[in-house]
Amino acid sequence: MEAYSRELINSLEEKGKLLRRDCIKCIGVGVAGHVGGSCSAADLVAALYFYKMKYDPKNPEWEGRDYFLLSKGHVGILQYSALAEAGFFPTEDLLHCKEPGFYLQGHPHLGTPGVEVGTGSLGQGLSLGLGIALGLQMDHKPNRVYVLVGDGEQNEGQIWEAAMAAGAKKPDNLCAIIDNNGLQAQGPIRDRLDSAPIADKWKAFGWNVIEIDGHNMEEILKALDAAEATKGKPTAIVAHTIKGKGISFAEGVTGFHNAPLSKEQYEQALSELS
Ligand SMILES: Cc1ncc(C[n+]2csc(CCOP(=O)(O)OP(=O)(O)O)c2C)c(N)n1
Repeated sequence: MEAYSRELINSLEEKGKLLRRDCIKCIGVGVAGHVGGSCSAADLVAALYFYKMKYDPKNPEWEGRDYFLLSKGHVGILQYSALAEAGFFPTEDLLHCKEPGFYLQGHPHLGTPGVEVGTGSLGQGLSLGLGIALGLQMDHKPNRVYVLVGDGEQNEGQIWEAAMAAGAKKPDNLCAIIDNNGLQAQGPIRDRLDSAPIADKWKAFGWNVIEIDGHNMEEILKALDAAEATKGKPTAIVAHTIKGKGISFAEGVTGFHNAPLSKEQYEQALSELS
């Protein structure tokens, strides 16, 4: 018997596509936006917000909530899309993303409903997540903490400081998800500052490590459930993904890390994701 129903998997796959479409709408035409890293992580974020995490969109500070931290804060549009689709704020607001003075800016900041920490300066989210996880443990709370980290972001020293501290303190309510799309802002990570072998490094720091195809919904759900069932150490899910996933002209193309879309590209992207 399959662990997850086909209906559940299908509906979450649809959510992943919906989040990608929302991201494209956030970006619009002629203004640069993070197409690539949003689309690579969309299935992971869909599984978190629409399968795994506990939250109350009407009461974002509900004390029973799980925490999501977008350490790769440059894809704020992806978190906004998930929050809007989950009911934290109107989906129409996504169309005003990055307008001067509007509450949805390029990087998540405190004050936006559902955003736990400000991020955008790479490397910081895991330390923040570790602090929250340890605090929850000290208070004997069951809440879990999920931190989405980029693979290029592994170049930041602070990631390894947090990884080492978590390996030593062993908060099993902490789950890092590494979006291993192989590209950073200016090219393949292996040609810039190679972070491989990522899984072996996290294992060496004392984490429970699970490697998955980050676009296979069943594997994502299994990994998230296995992370929750793992006691005595934090879990790192190394998710192998494709930058720009779902948009043929952007898949695996460095140029769509942070790119403006022409009107034709905008329409093609929405149609391919429909
Ligand atoms: C401290 C810091 N240095 C540089 C940047 C600029 N920057 C934004 S995204 C990015 C590449 C990140 O690569 P990765 O983590 O692989 O992100 P993804 O490919 O998943 O979008 C860089 C260098 C930044 N935001 N913060």
